[in-house]
Amino acid sequence: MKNFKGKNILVYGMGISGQAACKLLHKKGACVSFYDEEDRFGNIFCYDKNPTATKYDLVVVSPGIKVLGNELLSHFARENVPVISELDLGYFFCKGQIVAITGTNGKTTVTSLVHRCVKESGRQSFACGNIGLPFTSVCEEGDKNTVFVVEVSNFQLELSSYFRGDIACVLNLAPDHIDRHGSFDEYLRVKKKILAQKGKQKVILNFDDNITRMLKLSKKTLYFSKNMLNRGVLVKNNGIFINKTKVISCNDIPLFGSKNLENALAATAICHKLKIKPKFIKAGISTFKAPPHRLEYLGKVQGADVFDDSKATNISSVIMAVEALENSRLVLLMGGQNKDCNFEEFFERGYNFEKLYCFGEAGEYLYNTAQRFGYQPQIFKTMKGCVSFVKAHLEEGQIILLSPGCASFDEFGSYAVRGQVFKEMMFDNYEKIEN
Ligand code: UMA
Repeated sequence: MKNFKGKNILVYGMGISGQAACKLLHKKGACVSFYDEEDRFGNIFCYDKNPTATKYDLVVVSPGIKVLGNELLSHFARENVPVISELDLGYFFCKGQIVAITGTNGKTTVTSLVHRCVKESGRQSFACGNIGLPFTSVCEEGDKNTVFVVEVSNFQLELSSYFRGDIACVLNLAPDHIDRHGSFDEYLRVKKKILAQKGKQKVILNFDDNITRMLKLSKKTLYFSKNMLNRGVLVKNNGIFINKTKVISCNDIPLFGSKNLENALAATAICHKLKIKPKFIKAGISTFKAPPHRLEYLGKVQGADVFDDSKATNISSVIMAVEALENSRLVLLMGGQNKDCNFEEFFERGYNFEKLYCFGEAGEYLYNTAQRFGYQPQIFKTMKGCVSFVKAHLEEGQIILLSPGCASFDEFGSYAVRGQVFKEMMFDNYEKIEN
């Protein structure tokens, strides 16, 4: 499916992926129209207000379009119109080597780490996909030696049928986005689509995660683990090893917590499969700067240490943050828009908090659930209200952690804006942004 010349194609969703897909299709000679629920794209391409009235040859769908209960997609299915994802479209035109990285947590960090190591080795690299640069905007760049490190979300995989990585890595799997997929089983089914059922693909899996460990399809699967394995990428004598070769000392990894050690292991395993020499992997990891809002240490305010983990939008990432900081003076701020996650499994773990604050749309649910497990939380309508209160009641020695466990959309446009507002409110020296 590479010849789009003269084909009548609809792009569904006109965010950054939709716009990149439109441009690529236009370049390939297709007759491109788009549909978006919001009529705000002026005269870019042809806006089709009523796409059921036209006979399309193909529909390319953006990741944010929910499939479950979508009448327009049901219409295309009834009419036998082929539907592909934006990743599929990029895949048709990509000549380079594709690394596909998915998992519930850590995708962006691992994508950035691999991208950095590849660049250290002198090869051209693009960090793209869910990380924020649409695959279709760069897929034609470079040559067969170019590496495309693609962060792949389950949203992107849901309607993908062709996209596949030469190397595929699944970092970990835990409940998330249940509101989109309806069940954890369906979420897992979608995530597993990253693993090709046929042909050559190098697969990398986390041995320490009960679900990813079982995904092994061939003997050639490379595992990484924080514990000693006989073979693979592992931690031994406080260092990361590829089998018996030491790559880097754990002291030289400039990232915080055990979750990030897993991320460094995954990146090492991927780079090993890309045949990147250990000295470049070491150089890439040791000079890495963590992306913001991921258990980011912001500094001290009135003697309290402050961490921004706004990217934590599911339970497993909150668990990782709480376990990484393990301290009896932990003050946890959580809330926002729940993605239908069941927080009983978080509170029943019995972590010790000096204070627990709940806020936002999910505030009442979190408050009630926490109380049932013996906590005495406080509730706030908004995160901003919560942070004002926390700032006014800080005590020396406390650890303040924003790890919401929920999406940000009830109060902010994204987790990044939420994290930035938290920084600005806690500190006076952060650059202000428009919100
Ligand atoms: N729209 C509709 N109908 C709908 C939903 C959306 O018409 O039912 C329209 C909106 O009006 C809007 C457009 O679709 O104009 C938005 O498209 P989109 O939601 O696919 O967003 P993009 O701007 O194309 O960004 C997408 C990813 N967004 C989502 O998956 C929601 C970005 O991931 C990704 O960086 C980008 O493609 C480039 O590949 C963001 C994300 O939140 C960061 N990802 C989720 C996550 O990380 O948890 C999965």
